[in-house]
Amino acid sequence: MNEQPTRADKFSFGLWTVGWRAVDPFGEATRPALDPVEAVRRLAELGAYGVTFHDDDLIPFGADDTERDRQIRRFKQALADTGMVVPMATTNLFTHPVFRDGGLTSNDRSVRRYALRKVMRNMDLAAELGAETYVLWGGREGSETDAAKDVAAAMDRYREGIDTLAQYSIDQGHGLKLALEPKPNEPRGDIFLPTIGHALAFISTLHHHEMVGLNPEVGHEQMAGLNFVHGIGQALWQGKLFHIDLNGQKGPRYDQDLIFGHGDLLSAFFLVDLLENGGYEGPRHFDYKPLRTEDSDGVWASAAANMRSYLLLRERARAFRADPAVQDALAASRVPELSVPTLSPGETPADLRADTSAYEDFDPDKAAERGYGFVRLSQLAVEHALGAR
Ligand SMILES: [Mn+2]
Repeated sequence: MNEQPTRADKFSFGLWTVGWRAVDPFGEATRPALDPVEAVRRLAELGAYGVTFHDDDLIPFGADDTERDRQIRRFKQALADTGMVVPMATTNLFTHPVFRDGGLTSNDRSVRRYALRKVMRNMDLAAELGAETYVLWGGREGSETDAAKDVAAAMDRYREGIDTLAQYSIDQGHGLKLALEPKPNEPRGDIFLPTIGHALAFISTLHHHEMVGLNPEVGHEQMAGLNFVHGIGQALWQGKLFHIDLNGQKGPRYDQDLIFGHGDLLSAFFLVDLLENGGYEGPRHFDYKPLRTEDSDGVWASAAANMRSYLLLRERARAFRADPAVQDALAASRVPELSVPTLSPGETPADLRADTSAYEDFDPDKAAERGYGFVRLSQLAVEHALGAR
């Protein structure tokens, strides 16, 4: 495949991804700091259309107003020079020790008020830069011991925080939608809103539930042993896939943030198939970490690899959908039949109860005889993913 990434592909990267200096719990940095302006230029050259950031990625925590203005001015110039956009921004409520017990759900009320102000300040900048989505990842919202948290109170404060920020977006005319990012653990022992399902249920309780959706990350659901494609399928079905974090993960373990496709490749194939055909039109955003082993050449190779993995999988997914053998297998497996409502138009529960063909004359033993042919279908998918068809 010779296809190169273009702006139309809507690939975006966090400044914290290519800018990760590879500090881990056991080792110091293996790479020098990366200037955000350099990140914008290099990502644009590689074919990305957008860049995203936490407030502290762009403006060092504690910088005075003069330094803050200088950094913002340089960043805006880089965007103007390259044509790169900022589709999303987010807040760092996890690095500074003040957030050791979380931001929006810290037991300390003064920390919660400070956290809200920190988010609001960066929402102003996000709106100024044209962002449409504001992500909230509550990495420190949680606990290590169940003695430490009144969970119902924590949910009350989480809801209060998100509703306050939604109201702020409305009051300021920012037009920002909020997207919650679930994760089961790390850095906290247990994080609140650990999965797509928990977050969807939480959103339904919000005053401004219509402007709050999800930013699910591949690795985060897979850390919990869950099927990411099913999670995304449900988020799309509920109109809540506002943004997405693409990366790779090898099952339940620490958060690996591998290059997209370098974890569960078959799941990545079905994910791309779903994103391309399921009505998602937002950014294809990579939230990964270049391997700690790599120097700066390896960083840019890894950024390019994310986009190439996506394009290759998109090509493979298109070939899968276009293959007459696949269409035949889908029909044989009765996949399209699932879209036919179980009741007929206008049919009532009483009508169903009166339909003897549905029960009294139905032969379950006979219906049980026929297989579904999913092996053939699954193998066709594997062969397309491998480029064998
Ligand atoms: Mn991650």
